[in-house]
Amino acid sequence: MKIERINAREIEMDLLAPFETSFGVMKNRRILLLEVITDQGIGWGELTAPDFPFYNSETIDTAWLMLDQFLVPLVLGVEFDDVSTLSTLMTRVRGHEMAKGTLETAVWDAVARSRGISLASMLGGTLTEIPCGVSLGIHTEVSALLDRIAGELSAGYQRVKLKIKPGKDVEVVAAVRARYPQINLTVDANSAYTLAEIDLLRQLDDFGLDYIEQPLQWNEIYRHAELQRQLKTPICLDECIHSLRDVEASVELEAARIINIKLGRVGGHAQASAIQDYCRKHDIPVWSGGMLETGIGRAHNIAMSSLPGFTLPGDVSASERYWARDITTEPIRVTPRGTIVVPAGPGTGFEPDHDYIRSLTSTQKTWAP
Ligand code: OSB
Ligand code: MG
Repeated sequence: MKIERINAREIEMDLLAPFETSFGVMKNRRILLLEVITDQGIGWGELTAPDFPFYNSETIDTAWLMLDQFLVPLVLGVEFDDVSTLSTLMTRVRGHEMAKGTLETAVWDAVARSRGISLASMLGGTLTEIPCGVSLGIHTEVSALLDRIAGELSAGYQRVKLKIKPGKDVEVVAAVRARYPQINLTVDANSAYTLAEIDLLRQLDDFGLDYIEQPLQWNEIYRHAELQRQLKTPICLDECIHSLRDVEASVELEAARIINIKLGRVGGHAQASAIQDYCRKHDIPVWSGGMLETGIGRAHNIAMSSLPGFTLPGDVSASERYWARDITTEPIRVTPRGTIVVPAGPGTGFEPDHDYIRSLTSTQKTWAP
C-alpha cells in the first residue's frame, strides 16, 4: 500500500479549565491534525506533543519540522506491505515518536475504514467497553479538589489520579484519602522528585495508592528500580517509556510494576500493541495515558485500550471534561458505569467535524509527491 497525500492542519482550542502539573499550567492546546490519504482510503491522526518541551522533548513545532523535512519524505508515495510495518520506514529518524505516531495512527484508521471494520478489532482488541479514570490537575485549594472529585465519582469514573509536586503532595493526598477511604486513588508526579526525597516519597506509601506514576526524572529508569525496592506501592512509568525496549529494561530491572502506554509517546499503534503484549506475558498491567487530546486522539486511545493487556482504568475520559465543543461530530461519552463503549463502526468509529475543524484552522499544509 502507499500514502498518496497528507493534509496537515493546525488548530487551537481552549481548555475548559487550566490544567496544572508539576511542569506547568496548560490553558489551551495548539493541535496538529493529519489527514492521510492512502490508496486504501482516508484516516486521521492527532499529534499529542504540547507546545512546550517540559513533558518530553517534543513540541508541536518540532513535529511540524520533522514531518516536513524528514518523516513525510520517508513515507510519501513509498510502497509498504502492511500498516504494521509503516513505522519501520521511519526508524532512521531517531526519537520524535509523537511526530511519527501521528502519521502511523492516521494510516491505521485509513486501513480499518477501507476494510469497513473497527480499528479496535483490526488491532486485535477484545474489550467492548473500557474502564475510565480521571486525571486531576494540581489545585490551589484542597476543598476545590475534593468538590471536583465528588463530581467525577458521581459521573461514574473508576479511578482518580492526582497530580502532585513538591509542596503539593503528602497533605493533599492525606486529605483526599481521609475523605474517600475506598476509591482507587493514584498520584502522578511528572518527574518532579529525586531519590534524595526518598523520605517524602515513602510517606506516600501509607495511602493505599494503586500506584505512583513517574516520581523520578523523565529519562531515569535505573533509579526508579532503586526507589521501587524501597516502596510497597507499585511504580508506574510514563515519561520514561518510548519503546518496547524501555519497557523491557524497566520490567527486567524491576523499575516499574505498571506501565502507562501513551500512543504518541511510543510512536503509534504497532509499538503500543507490542508493549501491551509483552506486559501481558509478564503480568504487568497497562493502561492508556492521555495528553488532553481532542476526540480524534481520544478515539485512537479508545481503540488501543480495547487490547486485552489494558486491565486498569485509563486517562480516557469524556470530551466534555476538557472541551466546550469537541472536533468529532459525536463527542466521546462515558457511561454511568465509568466506561466507554468501544465503537463498532469503521476505523476509530468517530468522524472529524470537517466544518468545525476548518473554522479553527490557523495553518495548513499539503504534502503530495
Ligand atoms: O502525565 O499523564 C500525564 C496531561 C499532559 C501531560 C502529561 C500528562 C497529562 C495527563 C492528562 O495526566 C490525562 C488526560 O488526557 O486526561
Ligand atoms: Mg503521567
